[in-house]
Amino acid sequence: MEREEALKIVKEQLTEHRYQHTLGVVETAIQLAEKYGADVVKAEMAAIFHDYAKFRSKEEMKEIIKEQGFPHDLLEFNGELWHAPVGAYLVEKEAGITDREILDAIRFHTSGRINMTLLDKVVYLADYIEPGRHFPGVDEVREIAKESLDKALIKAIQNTILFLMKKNQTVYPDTFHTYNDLVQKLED
Ligand code: DGI
Ligand code: FE
Ligand code: FE
Repeated sequence: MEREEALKIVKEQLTEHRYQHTLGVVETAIQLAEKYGADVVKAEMAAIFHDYAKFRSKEEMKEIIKEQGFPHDLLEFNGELWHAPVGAYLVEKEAGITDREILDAIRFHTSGRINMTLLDKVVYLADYIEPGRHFPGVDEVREIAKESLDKALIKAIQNTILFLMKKNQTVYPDTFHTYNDLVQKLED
């Protein structure tokens, strides 16, 4: 699928604000893919579609998670996590994207996973540092991203965990698993 067609499909699913965020993620994902040697075309496609399901109702997302046998523990945690696996499912079903690597990068763009691929990392980090993001600590992660994809990712996940904990929110176990996995591999 061409970039323009993909953007048109996604635009219809999103608010203008979320579409502008998506364009920022696309631009950043391309830059990171070029810098760190990921597949630029797949990075672009995954970035375009990463928040495809962001505005689906909680009811629809819940149903899909149950029916498709996605990890049911997701339902016990923050609903913000759901649009990632549901997005991967709907992007395949509705937009006809079949590439596993692209679908996985979408699936794991919020929680991460153990053994993240280069493409997963590029999309995760691009989502965090795209130019439209303005939360505390994002500039530090942008700086680290110039030197190390893994170190930037670790800092981004640390910030997210701390942010959730400060608000007395739960943290999905896969977020911790992703963090631990990246730190352990960095030490090797
Ligand atoms: O969809 P975006 O806003 O672009 O970004 P995202 O897909 O990374 O969603 C992040 C949101 O999910 C953020 O507001 C924090 C929230 N969230 C809730 N619980 C968790 C979580 N994020 C992670 N990584 N882990 C959690 O356990
Ligand atoms: Fe998202
Ligand atoms: Fe996003």
